[in-house]
Order: sequence, then structure tokens, then C-alpha cells
Amino acid sequence: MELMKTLTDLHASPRRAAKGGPHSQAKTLAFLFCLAGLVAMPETARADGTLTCNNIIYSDIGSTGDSNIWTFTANAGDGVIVRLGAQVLTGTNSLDALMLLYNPAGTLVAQNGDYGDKALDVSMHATNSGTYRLVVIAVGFPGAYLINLASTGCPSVAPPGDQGGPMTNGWMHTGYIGIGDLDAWSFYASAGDGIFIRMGNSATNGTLDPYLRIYGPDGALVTWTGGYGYLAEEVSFRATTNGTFTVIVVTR
Ligand SMILES: [Ca+2]
Repeated sequence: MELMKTLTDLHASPRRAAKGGPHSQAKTLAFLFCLAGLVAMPETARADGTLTCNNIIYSDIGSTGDSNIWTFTANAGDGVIVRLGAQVLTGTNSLDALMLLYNPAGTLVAQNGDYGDKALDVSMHATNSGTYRLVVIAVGFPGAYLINLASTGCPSVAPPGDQGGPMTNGWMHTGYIGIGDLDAWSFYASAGDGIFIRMGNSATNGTLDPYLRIYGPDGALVTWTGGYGYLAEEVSFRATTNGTFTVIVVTR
């Protein structure tokens, strides 16, 4: 019933919220359609699949208003990001999704979407250990999509066929990011170290729009940049604690 309450609260929201806020509220007429579908299927009884670290899953939603429910486990303190992207980027089968993330107690902890973006994500700094539930709703067009998860609680390795893993100081690492993909890199730093990370498009006339998010050893977001349409982005900060930092990179 927590889900029902949240949906009712969203319905009562007087206007569509500003774009991009991870905790922003959103309401559309299409959202009301999905309400009926979710009521018919108790939220706690459904799961369409399980998300694991750095593992891309391909799925689809067939009709506007339908939803998929994904679960994953996290420990308190983990910094977690779940990102999805449409597989079809044009026409009326290009997914327009809303993501609602619930913690093990059933409380909504993050939401994003319903803007017509081809890729979007939700993120959180977990305060509870246990099974989290992500509801993906086709609020606009339905369609095929890919979805993947990265967490500061995951081992830092490059998944098969993808990129990521430990970074070397002064070394240029290369990779590829498609719509909805995310790559997780990591490095060790000591308290007091000055850190500078720069990411750029390696393809001539490429379309990469880099986003960088840096998480500290405690799983908290340290700094981030992106969303300006530049071909290169950078972040700099001073480490305040020893440990492994995680770098999550995506493209808009
Ligand atoms: Ca990649």
C-alpha cells in the first residue's frame, strides 16, 4: 500500500516538476494509466528480474502504462545507480520511462523520468541493507530498453564486453558508452590527495556527452559534472579519507 500512497501523492502534485532532479515529482495523464496496472498486480508479489553489478539486461515494455519490476540487493552505505536506455531511439516504440526506486521497507527513495529522454537513471546512498525494488513504467511510448546497475559495493572489474575497473594514475583509459550504458571505474586515494579526472570524446565528430560521478569510500557522492553538451568534462577534488573511490561515467 506504500506504493499506492506514493502514486496518490504524485497524482496530487499540482504541476510537473523541474527536469532532472532525482527526487522530483512527476505527473502526467499517462501516469494514471499505469496506476490501474499496478493496483491489479500487488507490488510486493512481482519481480520481472534481478539486477546485478555491471551486468546489462535487455528487456522491453509492450504497452503504454505497463511496467517492469526489477529487484537488487544493496548494503547500507552503498552508493548505487541504476540506468536504463531505449534500444529504439526514434518513432513511437522508443521507450519513455519513469523509474521509481523503493527501499526494503517499501519507501520511495528516488525517482526520475517522464521527460521523453532516451536514457535516464536513479541513484541513492543506501541507508538500509536488503532488497530494493525498481519499478519502470512506460509513461509515454513503450519499447525495448537496456538496464544496468553499478554500486560502490561491487568489485571493480570490467564486465565481459564492457569497460571499467581499476584506473591507473596518469594513464588514459578508453571505452565505449552507448545509450543507457554505464561504466564503473575505481581508484585508490589517500586523504589529502588532489584528484583530477577528465573524460572526453575520442571519436571525431562523435556525439558523446560525458557525465562523471565520483563516489567516496563511504558510498557518498563526492562530486559530479555533465549535462552541458561539451565533448569533454572534468572534475577535481581533494580526498578527505583513505580508500577506494568509484567513478561512474555515462552519456546523455
Ligand atoms: Ca561501456
